[in-house]
Parts: sequence; C-alpha cells; structure tokens
Amino acid sequence: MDIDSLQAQVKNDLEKVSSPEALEEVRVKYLGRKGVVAELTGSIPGIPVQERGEFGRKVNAFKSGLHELFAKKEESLKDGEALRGENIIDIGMPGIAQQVGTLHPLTRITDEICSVFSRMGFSVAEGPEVETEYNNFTGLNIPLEHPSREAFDTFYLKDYDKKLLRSHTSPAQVRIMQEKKPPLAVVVPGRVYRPDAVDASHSFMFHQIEGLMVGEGIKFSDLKGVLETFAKAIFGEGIKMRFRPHFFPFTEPSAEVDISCIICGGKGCSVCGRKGWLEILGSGMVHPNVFKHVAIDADKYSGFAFGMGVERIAMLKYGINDIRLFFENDLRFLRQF
Ligand code: 2NM
Repeated sequence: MDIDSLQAQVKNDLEKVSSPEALEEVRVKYLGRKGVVAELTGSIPGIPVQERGEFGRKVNAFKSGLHELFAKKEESLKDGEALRGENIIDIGMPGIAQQVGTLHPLTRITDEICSVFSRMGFSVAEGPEVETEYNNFTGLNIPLEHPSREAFDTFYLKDYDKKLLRSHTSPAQVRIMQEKKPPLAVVVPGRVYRPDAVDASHSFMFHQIEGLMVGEGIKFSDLKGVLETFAKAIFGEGIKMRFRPHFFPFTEPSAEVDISCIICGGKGCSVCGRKGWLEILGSGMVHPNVFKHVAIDADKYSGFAFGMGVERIAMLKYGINDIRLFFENDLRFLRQF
C-alpha cells in the first residue's frame, strides 16, 4: 500500500475514535512494534537502491505526521472530557438578562395625543426648532412691541441671521399654511424653548402639541367638538369642559379650555386649587391677519387652532407634581411608565 493512501486511512481511523482506549488501539496499529510504520521501515532494505532514499524520507515524514495527528486527537478528546465534566460550564446557569428600555412618558403621551387627532382626520407634521423671527412672531400677528419678543422671553441665536429657538410650535403651522392650500388639518408636536428659571412648573425647554384646521365654513363649534373628543379620549368620558374667553394675538376669538378636575370631579381640592377646574390648553379661531401673512383668502376660508403643553397634560393625567422629573433620567421615575 502506498504512503498517500495510508495517510488517508489514518485520518479515517482517527475520525472514528471517541475514547482514549480507541486512540491507543489506532496508535498501536500504526506505531506499535508490529505496526504499519515498523513494517514500512522493515521493507526498506528490499527497495531498489536508487529509490531507497526517497522512500525512506517518505516513511519518516509519515511517521512524524502520525505523532502530530495523535497528539492533536488526544487534545481534542481531553477538551471533550472537560466539556462533559462537572462545574466547568453550567448550562443550567441563568443567562445575563438584557435591560429592555421603554418609551419616555412624554413620548408616550405625545403619541397618544397625536393618535387621537389622527383618528379625527388630522395629519401629524413637524417643523425646525431654529426658526425665523417672521415665522415665530410676525406671521402669527404678534406685534413688534410684544413682550414675548424680548430676549427676556425668547432665546435668540447670536450672530446667526436673527434666528431664534422657537418659543411655541405655531411657526410650523405658518410653514404648513405657506406650503399647502386648504382644506387642511394638522397637529404639530415638538420641543419649544423659553428662558424661564427652572422650578417645579417651569423648564427652559418643554414640549407642545398645536393643532390647526382650515377650510370653508370651519366654525367655533367645530373647535369645541374636536377638543371635547380629544379631552374625553385622554382624561375619560366622564369629564366636563368649559371655554373661558382669553386673548391671543393669533386667534380671534380666543379661549382657554378647562376640564373638570380629574381628582375631585369638580368639588375643589389641592390639585385644582379648590377651583374644581384644570386648565389644559389655549385655542381660538385663526386671526385674519395670520391668513393674510400666508396668502390664504380669509373671506373664503376660516379655521381654528389650539396649543397645549405636553408636560402639563402628562402631569395632570399621571399626577406628577414636578416638571423636572421628566428631564432627570431617574429610572425610579421612568420605570413607572
Ligand atoms: C395656542 C392657542 C391658540 C395657534 C395658532 C396657530 C396658527 F398658526 F394657526 F396661527 N397655531 N397655533 C394657537 C392658537 C396656539 O397655544 C396656546
């Protein structure tokens, strides 16, 4: 038998080996006193002289290859034994639990609110947080002398084209009215910025959702119906609503909207300050000057708009008493949602 096919035979024999005893048998078969290698070595004198050197070298190479193969097989048998041994790898040991995150409560309430409006036919849009003075103020009929324009009440970006951090999400509504023709119904969620001193009810950054509907024959009663549907979906069918006259530059008439206190039901308690009512948002019919700025014909179209603070809605709904809790990333707070 030639050495090449012997090589293949060794590999074949070793593959079947699964115990040290079986390995010893194969070792004896090849390297034993009467083994294959001994036989090959013994046959060397019978080889013609010219081929003897070559044959001898092949036998030597075969022999040292065998030592290597047996050593490797011995190692792998030992590894296998280790795997089967006790206390080496405990396949019954509990795994390392992955920490699963959840949505931030503000994200959840934002999604929930947008979903209520989207079921009423509103689309959801977003706008940039860095805005122009025009979109944040002028386009919304906010006069030049209005205090909210002061650096005291708005973050202006230094040396950057008089740009500012939007102080409400309404500038996104201005953009939408410039780009799209009525009829339109859209809600805009997003971050807004005001340089307020931080306390339990103020943050320099918070979230708003503002809504806008424009079309032919849109009336104040449409606003009332939409907001009542919204408030009942978020706070429960049992609540009552009231509209109090108010003033906003961008709407006329304007109203602030209250719901009956979800804690005391209207009797008066510490949450509602003994008034029985909780303010949830501002609203009104879009001012004709706003339509003028975005080239919508105010004789043909009318519309309503409203705006709410997301933190405030979440605080009322979940009984949270400090706005800073939303921004501290304390898992003891966040895990409750
Ligand atoms: C509010 C209250 C009342 C409002 C108005 C507009 C726009 F762009 F249509 F003029 N957007 N949002 C609005 C109206 C916002 O927040 C308290």
